[in-house]
Amino acid sequence: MTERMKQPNFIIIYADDLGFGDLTCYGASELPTPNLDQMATEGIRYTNSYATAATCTPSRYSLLTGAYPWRNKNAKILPGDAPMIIGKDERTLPGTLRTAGYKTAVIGKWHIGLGDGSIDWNGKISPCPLDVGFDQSYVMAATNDRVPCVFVDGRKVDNLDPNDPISVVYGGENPFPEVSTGKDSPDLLTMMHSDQQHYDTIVNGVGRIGFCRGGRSATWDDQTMSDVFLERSKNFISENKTQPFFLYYALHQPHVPRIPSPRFAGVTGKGPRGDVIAELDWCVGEILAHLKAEGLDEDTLVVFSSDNGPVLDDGYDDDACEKCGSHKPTGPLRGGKYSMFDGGARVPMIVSAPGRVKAGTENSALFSHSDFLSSFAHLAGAKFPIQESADSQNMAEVLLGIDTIGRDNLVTEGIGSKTVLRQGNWVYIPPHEGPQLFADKGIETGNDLNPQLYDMDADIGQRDNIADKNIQKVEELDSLLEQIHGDTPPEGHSPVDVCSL
Ligand code: NG6
Ligand code: CA
Repeated sequence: MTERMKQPNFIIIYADDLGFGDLTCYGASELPTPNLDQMATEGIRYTNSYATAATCTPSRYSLLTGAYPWRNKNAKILPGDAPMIIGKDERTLPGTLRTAGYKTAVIGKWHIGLGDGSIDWNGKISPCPLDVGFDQSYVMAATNDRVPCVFVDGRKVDNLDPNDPISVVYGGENPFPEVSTGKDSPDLLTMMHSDQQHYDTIVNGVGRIGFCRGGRSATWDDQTMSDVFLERSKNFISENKTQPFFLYYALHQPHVPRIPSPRFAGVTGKGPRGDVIAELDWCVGEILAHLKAEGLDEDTLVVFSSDNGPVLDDGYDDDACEKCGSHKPTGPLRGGKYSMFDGGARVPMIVSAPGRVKAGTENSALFSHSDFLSSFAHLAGAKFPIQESADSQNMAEVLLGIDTIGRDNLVTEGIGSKTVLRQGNWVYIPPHEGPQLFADKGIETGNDLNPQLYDMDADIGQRDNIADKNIQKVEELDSLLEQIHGDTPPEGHSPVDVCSL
């Protein structure tokens, strides 16, 4: 058993679409990330940490509930007006920690849905993060390329003028003749041009997905978004020094549209994608320095990771492909965001816990982001169900660097809930119909009518499908995946016994 720490504070800093190869400490040679490199030098750098999905909503759903996303049919990339997909009675990471005396906050990107299906952006928003375990919430509803482009503070849109109410509509033709769209007025796309999926309402010179009008005083400024989330995060930390806290600091970088603060524009020579990664890296440094200044660094376990793998062209003309040069956002991995290959869900993960973990170590344990719930609950001494087959496993010893093996297996998914099994050094991708390439993004999907089996120790780039030579292994992994699919959902989704750790 892990030696119980005094209840540590927890911070998860979660990047949006950052790849396994995007940081210098993960092999990038052209994109300086000094703060994350320093964090790795003082902490633990993981090489087999997986988000549960290659896209955002399902991945974040698992982070917060500990359940695999394909168990919930609504856990798919959500529009900005989608209802919340976590039930009020569902077990959550913040809710579990709150029962153990923690103050909890989410600041940044939400993308798990808000409201009950008929959301009133001008009234009280319910349910919202405050209903699933967070004491404080300051979020963008979905993504920075989706309307509404406002921050939701608790249950209310921040800074909203009641005389300028917000309306939001997804799909169809523009219902608001008074607002400009990228489709009809491309000359008004003054910040950057975009494709036909990102040319609805223009906000701040950028075409977005979805139509909206009103809420002018509440509209965010893309260039200061990073500072807004950072300041709020620092304040939450300072205000909660006297009892344990959990902060889910959900960065919006490097998701599209990539618009850094002017302080970072042009600093990397890699275009906006490089610059927002530099900005993200700086934010991490600011949080770590703030913890130190507050005397909290040794009481706080900070995890940095990403919700899914990287993409260069995700719909905006921001030169990401042209300026990338020889930088490889996925590092040695195949695929990328949306993909069933490892580039989709295998992500950087760094843990800082000064004085509690051996500095500068690398850990190759198999870890799933669904494990934060069970692991943090254990470290906090929270009540948590013991259930062998639960999707969330207690990997506290992995997070402390004591265990370098981790899980026996884990499941990830590409877009469309297409599941993949990793067991030990094996990755098994079942047969799937569909294109082998997202041509506009240059990302291999993993679709193949034949089963695929890769030995990740020998072939990290998944170039050599050895399914034909290992028919028995394929059968074994296929039935294991089927069995996991058939497992009883974890606690919070169906009744199980609860015990105190
Ligand atoms: C896709 C968007 C993409 C991005 C993604 C969500 C299109 C063609 N593309 O549907 O731009 O917003 O959704 O990204 O609409 S995620 O990181 O939040 O999953
Ligand atoms: Ca994402």
